[in-house]
Amino acid sequence: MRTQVVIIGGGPSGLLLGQLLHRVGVEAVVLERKTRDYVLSRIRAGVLEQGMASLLKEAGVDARMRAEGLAHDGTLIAYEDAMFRVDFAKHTGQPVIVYGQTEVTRDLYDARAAAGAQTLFNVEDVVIDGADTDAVSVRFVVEGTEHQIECDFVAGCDGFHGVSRKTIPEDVRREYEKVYPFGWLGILSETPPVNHELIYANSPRGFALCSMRHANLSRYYVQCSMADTVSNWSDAQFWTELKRRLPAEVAEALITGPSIEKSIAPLRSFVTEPMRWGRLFLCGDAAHIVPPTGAKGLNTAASDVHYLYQGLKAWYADKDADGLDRYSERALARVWKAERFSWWFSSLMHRFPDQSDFDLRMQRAELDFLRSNDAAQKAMAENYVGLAY
Ligand code: RFL
Ligand code: PHB
Repeated sequence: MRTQVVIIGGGPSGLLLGQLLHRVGVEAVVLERKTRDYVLSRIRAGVLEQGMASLLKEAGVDARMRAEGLAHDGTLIAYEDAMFRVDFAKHTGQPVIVYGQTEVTRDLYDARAAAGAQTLFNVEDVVIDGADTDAVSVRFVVEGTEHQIECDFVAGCDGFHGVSRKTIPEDVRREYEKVYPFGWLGILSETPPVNHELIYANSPRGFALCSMRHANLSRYYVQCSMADTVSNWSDAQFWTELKRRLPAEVAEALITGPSIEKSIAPLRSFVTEPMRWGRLFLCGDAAHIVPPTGAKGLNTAASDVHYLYQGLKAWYADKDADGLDRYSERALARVWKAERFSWWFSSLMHRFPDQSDFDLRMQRAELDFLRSNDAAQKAMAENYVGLAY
C-alpha cells in the first residue's frame, strides 16, 4: 500500500493535520493505537486560542465550535482571599474560546469519516523505516496481521508516549525536561460553573482551577501529590478541598454534584529538538509537553500543525521545500515561548514542597505586581490568548 503522508496518532494534532491536507488534495492515512471511543473518552484541554480556532475554520470543522464555544474576554486570578481580573479584550482585542478538546476531536473524526479518509484503529507495533532516506515506510500490526505503507512523509502525532520521537537516533535528539513535584486532580461535574470566566487560585493549601465546558458542565482541578490516587479522593473530599482553596465568596457560590470523571495528571515541561529527522516530522505532545497552567498544550500542538501543513502544502503544490526545511526551527521558536509562559504561570500559582519563606514572598510580590501593573497584565494576556504564528 502507498499514500502521500502517514500520520501516526489520531489525537487532535494528527486529525487536524489530516483534515487540512485533505482539503488541499493531499492523501493521508491516520494510524491510531486505541479506538475512536477511547480517544473521545479522554478529558483534556478546554481553552482554544484564536490561532487554533482559525485552523479549525480552515479545516472546515469550526461550525459547532462557533455555535457552542464560549468566548472569554478575561480570566481571574485569586490569592490571599483577593481576586483580580486580567482583561484579554482590553490588552489584546482577542478572546479565547472555551470548547473542549473532546469536542474538537469528535468534530475532526466526523469530518474525516464524511470525507471518506482512511483511519486505522487498534494499530500496534508501529515501526518507521528509512525516515532518513528517500524510501520511507511504516510497518504496523492490526488484529495480528502485519501491514506496510510506503509514503513520502511521516507525521509523528502520537503524543508523549508514542514511537515517533524515539525513532530519531539518540545522538541526533536533545531533550530538555522539568518534572514538577505534584499533579492535578481534575473532576468533571454536571453543575453550573461557579463563575462565567476561569479562576486560577494560588492558596496556602495549593493551586486550584475553576474551569468549564458549558453552562451545565464544570471542570475543576486541585493540585495534589503524585502519590495520590483517584480512589483516595471521594467527591466530598474533592469539593471540601476545592472550597478551602478559593476566596470565601467563590466557595460560597460553588454548586457541587457527583463527578462524572475524575483523573490525576502529572505536570511536566519537556522539549525535544530537532522536530524533524529526514522525512519524519514530530507534532504536538510527541515533541513537547507543557504543564496545563495556562492551557498551552493543545494550542501549541495546533501551531506545529500549522507550520507542517504550510510546509507540506507548498511541497505538494510547487515542490517548494523551504517550509519543510524550516519546520523544526519555526515550530520550536514558538514552542519555547509557550514553554516559558507555562513554566512561569505554573511557578507563580503552585505550592512547591521545598519552597522557603523567601520563595513565598517572591510569589506574593509577583502576584502583587501582576495585579497592579498594566504592562505585566498585557504580557500575560498576550501569552494567554496566544502568540502570533
Ligand atoms: P495526544 O492527544 O496525546 O494524541 C496522540 C494520539 O496518538 C496515539 N498513539 C499512537 N497511535 C499509533 N501508534 C502509536 N504507537 C501510538 N502512540 C500513541 C494516542 O492513542 C493518541 O490518540 O497528542 P496531540 O494530538 O499532540 O494533542 C496534544 C493534546 O492532547 C495536549 O497537549 C493537551 O491535552 C494538553 N492540555 C491542554 N492543552 C491546552 O491547549 N489547553 C488546555 O486547557 C489543556 N488542558 C491538557 C489540559 C492536558 C491535560 N492532561 C491530562 C495531560 C488538561 C489536562 C488535565
Ligand atoms: C480545562 O478546562 O481543562 C483547563 C482550562 C485551563 C487550563 C487547564 C485546563 O489552564
